[in-house]
Amino acid sequence: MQQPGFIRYQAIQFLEDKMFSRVNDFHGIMDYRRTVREFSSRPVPIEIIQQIIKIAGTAPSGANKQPWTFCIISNPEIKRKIREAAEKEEQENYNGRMSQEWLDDLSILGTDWQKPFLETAPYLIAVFRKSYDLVNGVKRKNYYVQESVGIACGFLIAAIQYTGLVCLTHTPSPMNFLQEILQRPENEKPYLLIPVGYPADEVYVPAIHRKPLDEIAVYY
Ligand code: IYR
Repeated sequence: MQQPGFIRYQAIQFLEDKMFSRVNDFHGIMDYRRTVREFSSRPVPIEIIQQIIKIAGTAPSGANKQPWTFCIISNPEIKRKIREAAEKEEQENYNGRMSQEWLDDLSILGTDWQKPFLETAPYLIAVFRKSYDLVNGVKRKNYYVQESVGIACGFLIAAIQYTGLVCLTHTPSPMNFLQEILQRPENEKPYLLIPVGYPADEVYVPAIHRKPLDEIAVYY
C-alpha cells in the first residue's frame, strides 16, 4: 500500500542466464582492477569525471544525508601544492612515523615518500566526509559518516574501473592540509585522495593475489 512520501519501486529483473552473464562480466571487470601509481598526463574529459562522481553519489548513506563532497582538482598549481604537502608528511611517515612491521608490509607494494602521481594524473579527486551539515549556520547531525563515505568511494572506484580509467586510493597521513589548500568548511574532513586518469604507457603492478572465495566467505 502506498504511504505518503513513498513512490512505487520495481526492481530491475533478469532471467537467471542473464544474471549469470552479467555477474560474471562484472566480476571480470572488477577483478582486472589494479591500483596504479604511474599515470599518463593524457587529458580525460571532465564530463567523464562528473559522471563517475554522480555514480559515487548514488551510494546509500545514513538517513540519506549523503555526507560527502568530491573536490575535482585539475589546476596544476593546486596539484603541486597538494604534492608538496603530501610528500612532506610521507617523508616523515617513511622515516620514523611508521613501524618496521608496517614498512615491511608495504615493501611488496614498492611505495615510498615520493608522490609524483599527484601532479601527473589529470585529476585528483579529494573526498571529504561531512561529520555534520551546516544548514544556515545550524549544525545538523549526520549518521554513519565513515561507512557512508567508504561505500561512496567503493562506488567511485568501481565506476572508474568500469569506465576504463585507473586510480589510486591514496591516504597521505595526516591529511588536514587538504582542508586548508582546498579551503573546505570546518564540517568537512578529508577522507581519501584519489588520482584518476589513464595509466602511463608501460605500467607494472605488484604480483599480488586476491583471496579466494573460500577464504572470504562463510556459509550458515
Ligand atoms: N600513506 C602512505 C603509506 C601507505 C600505507 C598503506 I596501509 C598502503 O597500502 C600504501 C601506502 C603512502 O601513500 O605511501
